[in-house]
Amino acid sequence: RRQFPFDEFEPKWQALWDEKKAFRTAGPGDADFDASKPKYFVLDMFPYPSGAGLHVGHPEGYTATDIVGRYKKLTGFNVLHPMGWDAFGLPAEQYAIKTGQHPRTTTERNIDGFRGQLKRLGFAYDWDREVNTTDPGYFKWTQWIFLQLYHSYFDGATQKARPIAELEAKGLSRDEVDARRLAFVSEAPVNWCPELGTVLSNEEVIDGKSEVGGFPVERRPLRQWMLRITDYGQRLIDELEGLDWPEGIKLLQKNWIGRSEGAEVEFGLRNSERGITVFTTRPDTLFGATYMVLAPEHALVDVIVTPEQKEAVEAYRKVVAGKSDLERTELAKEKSGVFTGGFAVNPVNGAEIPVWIADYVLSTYGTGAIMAVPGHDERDYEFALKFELPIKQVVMPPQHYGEESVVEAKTTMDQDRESVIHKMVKIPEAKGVDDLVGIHKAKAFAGEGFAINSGFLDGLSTQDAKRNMIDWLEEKGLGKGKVNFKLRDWLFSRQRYWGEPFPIVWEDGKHRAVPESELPVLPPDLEDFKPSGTPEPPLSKATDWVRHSETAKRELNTMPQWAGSCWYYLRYCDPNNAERFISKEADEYWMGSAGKPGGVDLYVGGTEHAVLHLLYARFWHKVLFDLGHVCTPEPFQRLVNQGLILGEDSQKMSKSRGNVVNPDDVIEEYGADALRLYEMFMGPLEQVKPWSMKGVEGVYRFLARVWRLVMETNQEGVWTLSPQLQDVAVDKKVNKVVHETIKKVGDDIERLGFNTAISQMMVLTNALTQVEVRPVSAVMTLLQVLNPFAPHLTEELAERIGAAFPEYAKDGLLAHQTWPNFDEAALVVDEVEIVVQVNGKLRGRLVVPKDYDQAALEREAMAIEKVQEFVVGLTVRKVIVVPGKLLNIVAN
Ligand code: ANZ
Repeated sequence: RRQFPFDEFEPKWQALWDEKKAFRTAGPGDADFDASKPKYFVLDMFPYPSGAGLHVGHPEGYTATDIVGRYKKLTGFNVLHPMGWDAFGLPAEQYAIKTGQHPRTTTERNIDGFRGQLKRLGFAYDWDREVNTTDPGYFKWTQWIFLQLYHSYFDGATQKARPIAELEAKGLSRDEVDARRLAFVSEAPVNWCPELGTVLSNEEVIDGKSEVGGFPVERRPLRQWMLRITDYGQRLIDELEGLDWPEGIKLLQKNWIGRSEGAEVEFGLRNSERGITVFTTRPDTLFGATYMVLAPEHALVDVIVTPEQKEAVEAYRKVVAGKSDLERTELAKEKSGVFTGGFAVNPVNGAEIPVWIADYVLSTYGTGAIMAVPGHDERDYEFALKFELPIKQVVMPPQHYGEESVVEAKTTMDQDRESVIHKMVKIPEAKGVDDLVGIHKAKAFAGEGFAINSGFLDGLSTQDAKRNMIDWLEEKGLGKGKVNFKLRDWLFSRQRYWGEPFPIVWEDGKHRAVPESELPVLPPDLEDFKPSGTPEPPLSKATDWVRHSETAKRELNTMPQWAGSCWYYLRYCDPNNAERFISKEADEYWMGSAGKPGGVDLYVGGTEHAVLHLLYARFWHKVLFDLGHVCTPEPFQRLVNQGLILGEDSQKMSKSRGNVVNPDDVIEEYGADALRLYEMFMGPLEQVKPWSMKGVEGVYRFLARVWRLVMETNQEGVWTLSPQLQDVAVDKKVNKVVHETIKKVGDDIERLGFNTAISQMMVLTNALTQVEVRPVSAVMTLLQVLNPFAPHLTEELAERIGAAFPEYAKDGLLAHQTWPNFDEAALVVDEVEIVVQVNGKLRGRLVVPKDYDQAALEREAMAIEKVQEFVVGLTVRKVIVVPGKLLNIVAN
């Protein structure tokens, strides 16, 4: 039997909230908007409405934000706390294919399922602001934002996006302009996933497998739409600085962006006008370059390969084509490569050095070519040993600097690995040779030290030598300082049906934007939307749709999953605006800063989005900011990652392990309030924590105790108001706990310490359970502070109390009141410690209010176990009280 009738009152309140639009939020433009109030924008990572429905991870973050949102509303903020659906993309389409239905059908059904589940959890969303990325009224603006990227370029001097029209006005050619667009077309080797029938971005490929489904991914050159996120690399790093984000997430983004500072150097080619440009982080080692390596895909390979080497080069290129970047660059792997037959000329000393191809040089990083310095780069070193290429030492470790003899070490190669190393360091009068042998046996010396064997650099520290070399290169026109990013441009097109069509048409081999008046570009209705398994997109089957005019054809690719989630938070601010993606007023109010950096005030979600959604959204936001469409440079001011909820067995929940907890089952058995409260009581929000049904029962019993503070069952088993609940003054002791609770729960919510807030409410509940008469006002305060956590139970009890005690009846919901005032003075209760003696010997202590009456004091003293022990069998003759100090029982 249920300990309290949650199954009756939870649906009742949910229906009422829905009907009354209880959590509608008025914003700029609404008649009832109160602009004098401060704003609080609290955001959840909106879900993909998958077929599986909600899992227990969803209510974790969603309850946390719900509590914060409800609390902020009680403390006088206009709170924006919306919900919506990230419904385009691979997971939705894969599900539709699997179940043999159209993705629109499955998506709509899944959304209805999710919405129903979220409503059964009692979240205070403004459902009038619900967004759905697959809704034409929404993706019209996704397409519009794409066009802003298409019509812009990045101006390096100001580090800002600017209208492309400026370049056109400067007289740049069509091709030059196209090459500068933030949304551009490129033919490059991309990640092609045959199983999913689409290309994927680098962020969507993990260890050579697709993030969705875990299918193999191969490299393949294809013509694709790209977004120039690399231009924003520096700002995406720098502007992390002011954000209140977990340091770990900031670091993940920084590493993913991977800024590296160095130089581009031009090498000449023997018997050729052309040259090879390399990127190096160690221009100070240029004198140590003893060979070069091109990525096998490098365009120059065909130019320099000699007839004798052609066959071997071609064969090697074939082998490499199937490998992922990860496989190619793994440090531990056996080095492979082929000599091209060509020679390059080192610009610093005119030395002719052989040009090789090898898979450890990637075509996608830097210039796709390196100068190899085997003395100081580990991979070059391994390669040089294997292929018997010369190793030259040009950096001396600091601890050896000054040992002239070692500087002159001979570094030619020999068949035998050992003897090479021996020769390299065998200088009769050398000091510290043993150390050097050690270093070379282990690996190349990749650290910093002092330049040796390097002409004009000799004697300079690595830092100075780098600077010197760059100056020299720039002066001679042979190179320049250069910063590179690991970040790749964002591959933005997919060969799938279930995504936003591009607002682009092609004519005479050139692309152009469709006029804004044609937005949204709706996808065609396709019966057969399955990917073909070839790079030919399914949209090509919609022949009528494809024909935009006599001469123009539509772009056939669709946008990736991430497009819609790049800006959804903005749409919540102004969801029904047909004129703009967000009004200036709504942006300035909800995203505005009022002196602070601005953006969403609190964003809660999982860590899995560290380099995907969170990076992409920051990029789009910055472009919109640069172009003057939004007023803040960053979208999310404070980010918090909820910890993963594990199964009871402390393993990750998964169908195959059979340890998945279904939130619907928990609601069925214990109610939504118990589920909410449990997920907040499990431990700190950000911690990984295992599920425990015992724990659920624990909070369920706590809620039942709160219920029984107010209610009891009569003989017919009907719930009636408890006679112990009375309109009496709150005594000082209880009052102290009441005010401690107001303070602690408020403070804890601010710092997202929900579990300790709940503990404090348990303390207050215990205090109220122990007193014989429960003051209505204290119980009402408990209900008010518990309301953000357990909204159904508290509204129900407040309503019942209001009916019996009209002076405590609330005007409207508890959720619409103000947070109770906390009274500092109530925390100071004048208490004294009384020493209790029996016949002059210490037998106990009592802490009581200063003005405690003597009879009560005597009663409590006699109740002390130790005291009873010593008076048993004796007759109490006298009780002496020294007020505020001592009580002595005289007995014999
Ligand atoms: C010469 C050199 C000497 C290098 C030395 C390192 C140490 P980051 O940016 O930190 O990853 N490199 C450049 N382009 C490459 C490519 N496409 N594929 C594989 N490797 C590439 O490191 C940049 C360094 O990685 C560059 O500096 C280059 O090797 C290599 F003592 O140039 B270095």
